[in-house]
Amino acid sequence: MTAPVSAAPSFAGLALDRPRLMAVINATPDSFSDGGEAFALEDALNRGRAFIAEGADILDVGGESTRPGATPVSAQEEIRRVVPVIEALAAEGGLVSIDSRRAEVMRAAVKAGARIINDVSALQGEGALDAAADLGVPVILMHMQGEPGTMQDNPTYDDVVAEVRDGLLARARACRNAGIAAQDIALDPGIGFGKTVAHNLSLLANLDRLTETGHPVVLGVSRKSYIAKIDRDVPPGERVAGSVATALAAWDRGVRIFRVHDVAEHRQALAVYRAIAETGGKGS
Ligand code: HH2
Repeated sequence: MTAPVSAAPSFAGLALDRPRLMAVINATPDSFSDGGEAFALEDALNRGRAFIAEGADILDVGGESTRPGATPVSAQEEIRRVVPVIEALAAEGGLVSIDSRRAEVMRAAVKAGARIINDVSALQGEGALDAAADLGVPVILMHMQGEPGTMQDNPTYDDVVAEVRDGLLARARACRNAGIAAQDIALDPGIGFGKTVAHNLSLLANLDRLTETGHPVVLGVSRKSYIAKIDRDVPPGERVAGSVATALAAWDRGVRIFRVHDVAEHRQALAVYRAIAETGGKGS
């Protein structure tokens, strides 16, 4: 058993007594949700600045799309895409996370100023766990069944909630054994990564099973396809309301860090939702 992490946590210096928004910045030409518009450095920087102005706490920079069918890129190409963006955003004071599965990219990104590692394969890539432990930065461990190219072919679980939680706790233990402090390990159920809509909904309805571990929980649901499967097959740009609705449900279940494309919408919805909850039901 992994010992519970102490209550009232913070992550990467951010107190988790309020929602924290991690804005997605794709330094890729082929990410499904934004069509690669942030590929050019100047666009990525403008996007990062706008996200900070809208209230983003973390800027999540990635150079490899994990969308099924995306073209694979070399580590050198990934580094070439992300390093200039990270250097510029970190120099402007942004708290940057690197979204990568590769040890060499993690090292280059942290050298460039990234202060969090976000890995959709939970540091299972060659050398990734050692790199993260050496670099001494907080990590986000995401659950994925299979590999990005084929993970949606036939995802299968006996008990998706238990298996995702146990899998993540096993990775958290591996991190602790490698020397990463418990409070520097956040968990993410990996919505859409080797999961059917039914699996995603079970995980979302039972997020408290993850938050009760005491680890900070990160959730990435923004514009994902389960929203379209529930509502009219709408394209990614029309999935903002479904993303926000999911964030509110997740807030109630203890999630505090949200990976989003639409910072202003999430900030406002969570602020209003919390203001109502904190006012209580009695009236004056
Ligand atoms: N989802 C994507 C990428 N990275 N990281 C975490 N921690 N959690 C997630 O749910 C998650 C993630 C989605 O993949 P991608 O194809 O890169 O789309 P985009 O970056 O536009 O969201």
